[in-house]
Parts: sequence; C-alpha cells; structure tokens
Amino acid sequence: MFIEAIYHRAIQPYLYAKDKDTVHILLETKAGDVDKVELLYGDPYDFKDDQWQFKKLQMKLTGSTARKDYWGITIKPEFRRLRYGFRCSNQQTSVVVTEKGFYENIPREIGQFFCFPYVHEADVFQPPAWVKDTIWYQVFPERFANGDSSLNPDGTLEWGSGEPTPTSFYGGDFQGVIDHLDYLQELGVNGIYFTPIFKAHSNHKYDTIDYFEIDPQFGDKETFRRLVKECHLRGMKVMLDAVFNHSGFYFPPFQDVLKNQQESKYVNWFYPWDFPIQTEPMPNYDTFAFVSTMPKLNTSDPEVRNYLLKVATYWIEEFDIDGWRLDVANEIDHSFWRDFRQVVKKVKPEAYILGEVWHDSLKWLQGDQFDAVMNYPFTDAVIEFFAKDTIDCAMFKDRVTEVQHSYPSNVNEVSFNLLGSHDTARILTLANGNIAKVKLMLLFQLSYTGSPCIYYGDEVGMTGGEDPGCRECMEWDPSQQNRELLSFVKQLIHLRKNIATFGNDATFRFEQADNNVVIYSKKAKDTKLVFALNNNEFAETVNTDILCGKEVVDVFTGEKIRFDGQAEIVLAPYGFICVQF
Ligand code: ARE
Repeated sequence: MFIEAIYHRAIQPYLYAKDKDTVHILLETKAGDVDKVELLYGDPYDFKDDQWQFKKLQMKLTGSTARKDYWGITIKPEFRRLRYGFRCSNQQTSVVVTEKGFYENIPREIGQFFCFPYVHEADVFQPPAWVKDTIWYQVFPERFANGDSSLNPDGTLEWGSGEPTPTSFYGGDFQGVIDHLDYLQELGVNGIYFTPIFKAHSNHKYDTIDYFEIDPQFGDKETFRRLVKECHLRGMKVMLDAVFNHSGFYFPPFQDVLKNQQESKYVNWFYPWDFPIQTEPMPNYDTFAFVSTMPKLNTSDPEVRNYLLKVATYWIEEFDIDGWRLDVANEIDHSFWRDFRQVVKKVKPEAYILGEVWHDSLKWLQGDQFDAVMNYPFTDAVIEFFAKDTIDCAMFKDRVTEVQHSYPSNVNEVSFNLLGSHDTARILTLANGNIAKVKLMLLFQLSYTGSPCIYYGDEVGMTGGEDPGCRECMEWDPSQQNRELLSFVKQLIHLRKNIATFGNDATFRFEQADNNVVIYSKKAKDTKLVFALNNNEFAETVNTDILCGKEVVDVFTGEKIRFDGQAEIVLAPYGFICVQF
C-alpha cells in the first residue's frame, strides 16, 4: 500500500461542517491502491475502562482520477465533538491513519487522532440558498438591446453592423433590457449578471469614472430602479459588477493626482512609484495588467476602503440589488474582502458575493470573503473536451473530479458555472460551429452541481472570437437565431427547474469515461439520473451495468425503457441520453 499517497488534513475541503449538525470528511489515496476505507470516530471524551469508545463506518468512493481515489463520508456527531482516524485496507494489508502517524493497530491515545473540536453553527459556511436554484444570464449592457436611442453616445453604430472593436458603441441600454425581460423569463433564467453599469469612459465600463452614478448611455437611476423592480417581479435576481481593483483614468481622484502629484490629497488612493506620475511610455504606478488607464486602487488606504465599502452598500440599500461580481478579485487584499463581506451581509444577509478568480480559489472561500467564484477551471475542462477535443474524456473526468473535490460541497452548490463570458471566445466558435457539441456542453453545464450561467446570445447560436469579438450586438432577428438551439436551452432550463436531481439536490459522480463517451449520475434520496454523452462524430454503443435490470424513463422523450441483462445504450453521433429511475 502506498501510504505516502494517503492524505487527509483537518481543514476544508477534507474536513468541514456542512450544516450545524453535519460534518463532511474526505480522504485521498493513490488511485486503485486501497479497496476499503473505514472511518474510526467517536466523541473525544467517551471512554470506558480507559478505552476510547469509537465507531466504524465505511467511507464511499466519491470520485477517481488517474492519480487519486477520493473517499467521502457524512456524519452527525451526537455531541458535536469529534475525534477520528481511518483504516485503509487492500488485499495485502491495512493501515490505521491518524493525525500523528500510521499504525498497524488502533493507538490508545486519543491525542493521536484527527479532531473536529466542536461544530458551531456560527462557523458553518452558509452561502445564500437561493443561488442553488438560480440559472444566471450574463448581460453586457452595451450590446444587449438599444431601447432608447436618445441616449446613444456620439458615433453610435447601427445595431449589429460590422465587427465590434475595443472602442465601438452600439447604444445598448437599460430600456433595451427591460424591453426583453419577457424573453429572458420565457428562456427560464432567474438571475441576471450585468457587467459594469457605472459612469465610465469605455464601452465595457471597467474604467470607472463615478462609482455612484449610472453611465448616461445606459439611462438614469430611475430607469435602473425600474429595471431591478421588473426583474424582481419576474423572480429574477440582479447582480452587478464591482470594479474595485482599479479605477478609470478619468476617476476624479486620479485626475487630481495627475494635476497635483504628491501634493494631491488622493495620492495614497493609488500606488505611485515616483513622481511626476506619467502614463507614457509606461505607467509609473500600479495598474490593472499594464493598462495605464486603469490605475490600481490602494484598498489598504482607509479612505479608499471607506469609499468602496460605501459603494458596495449604496447599490444594495438604494436599488435592492442581490449580488456583487468582484472584478480582478484575486488582486485585492483579503482583509478588504473580509470587511466587504461584513458590510454587504449586514445590509443584505442573502446577498451573493461572487469573486472573479480564474485559478484555485479556496483562500477566498473559507466563509469569510466570497460565497463563490466564477468557475473557470470547470469552463476550461468543458471547452477543452467537448468544444476543442484537446483533452480526452478521461482527462475531462479527472479535471472536473479534481475541481469538485477541491472545495466543500457548500461551495460547489453555489459555484458560478459558466461556459463563456465577455472575456472568452463564444462556445459555438470554440466548437468550430458544431451545434451538437454546443448542446453537449450546455447539457453538462445545466445538469452539473452549482449555479450555471448562460452568456447572452449563446442560447441562439451567436459566434464570436476573443474580446472584443465575443461582444457582438445581441441577435434579435428570429431568422438569424438558431431557434432549435433556443428551444433546447429552454428545455434544459425547464428540466433543471423541475427535476431537483438535475440541479443541486443530488450527488454528482462520474460513472464511466472512455471512447469519448462520458457517463455520470446524479443521485438523490429517492431517485437517480444517469446521463450518457457521446462526444464522437460517429454512433457509440456503450454498456453500463449501472442500468442493468432497471426500468427507466428518458427525461427528454418520456419513453419508458427496460434494461434487461447487460445494459446497452446506443448513442447517435454527438448523441446523449438522460434516464431517471
Ligand atoms: C483590453 C483589450 C484586450 C486586451 C486587454 C489587455 O480589449 O483585447 O487583451 O485590454 O490590454 C476590461 C475590458 C477589456 C480590456 C481590459 C483592459 O473588458 O476589454 O481589455 O479591461 O483594458 C485576466 C484577469 C481578469 C480579467 C481578464 C481580462 O485575471 O480579472 O484578464 N477580467 C476582468 C474583466 C474584464 C476587464 C478587466 C478584468 C479589467 O472580466 O472584462 O477587462 O477591469 C487566463 C488567466 C486570467 C486572465 C484570463 C483572461 O485565463 O488565468 O487571469 O484574466 O486568461 O486574459
């Protein structure tokens, strides 16, 4: 047995309280090395004749990759206290795994064992429950719909004309969004994520001029208030984009620094390297990337902190927004985000705090900062397997399994699972125009654990390359839309909303992944879904014993199917099936 590959530590995601009564425990072993893992657990003070009274429970194999097996278990400690260890066994041997070492036999000293001292409800990470039932739709306001041409900026182009450039304007505005809320309601989405809407210079508004004003090209505060109200009337949540890592070039405090240099009262709002401040040939101050028009804000400065925290609460208190997406969240200090969470949750305990972090983000998901992050590792795995065929299905399974086991389930259930955004090429373009592949991606996204997000226009088959190509005007001409894809997306959203197991009320696990066919299951108390997705341009017949002897219902067709003997599923090219039993 490769005991050097056995890993557990009494911190998340290996140990955490799922709720006030329930503890989740995870152990890793080398793939295929261990056949059985037993949890040895009990109350740290429960002794009889000097013997610790512990119980045993067999752990479940919750996932496997080429490198690791993941073993999980859920327990409810009777007195909220817990000491525990593991016994790992295979054909040749068994070993007892404790915090203080590996043993042949169970050690007598309680201090050897891992410890969850006491399960306090106050310590449980409780993201807003409504997010588990939310299907998001991302709107880039400048490109969604032009509802009030009187607001058009100078040089506004005809809707949908030409290729978008970093400086083009097409006049998208709030009225345009309001005019299309019925479309979004019919689509079935119940949350809208808006990229920045505050007064700014560019068409993307990530270069803020005034954090307390709506950009005039989108409308005014009253129109925005109406927009939020209309969304709420339709059961849709509203999330805005907080650009706190940097301001725009024309942000008055930065302009003051340019004018008064080190004499400026705002000099500490930024990170000047030396004076005079200059933007060319290279900025001599911190910026986002190396973009001189995006000076980095010093979020450790008390004045900046107070200013930004006021922004955070203002848009909640005055307009009742439901969440914040945090731009370049990973480059702002953690202490600022802890304060941010405090003030936001104080004014709206159910607000959703979503960080833009493209990499491992556990540091921000300890319950003291973000509720979730934009799950780009999920995005990358789905795109690389289904769209680009740059990884095989075993690698796809491994990548998704690793992401799934990198975070507590409380986090996974509200993870913002996207296939693309305003920063990435569109999924149909990445799939080389293959609609069938796009359908497989959407099916996987909308049946996976978390809170899925649809990027505007993907549902009607819009194409577009990297930024700014992915920011074309929304296609509203039905004759130019892929209406068949649109009805498929509506069907998926309907299934996710009406079959709890399709969404978060179920345990996800991969069952098989070979020959470019992925089979996974979603298990709930009294029902189970099995999905098989064929990412081949040819038909594939797959055997899967998971369905042997089962009578199932195809959730897409309603057809009853009985699998006698060895279950065989014939999948059409890029075909899929989802059965319930
Ligand atoms: C403009 C041009 C781009 C050019 C860029 C850099 O349009 O073509 O590449 O300048 O000079 C906003 C605008 C962009 C604009 C940018 C800079 O929307 O159009 O780009 O400002 O002026 C990283 C960051 C991530 C960031 C992306 C863009 O980690 O936070 O880069 N995303 C946010 C927003 C953007 C926004 C900004 C930040 C700035 O979502 O829309 O850009 O406020 C890998 C890495 C990621 C990296 C990602 C994308 O996956 O892991 O860290 O994200 O690639 O590059």
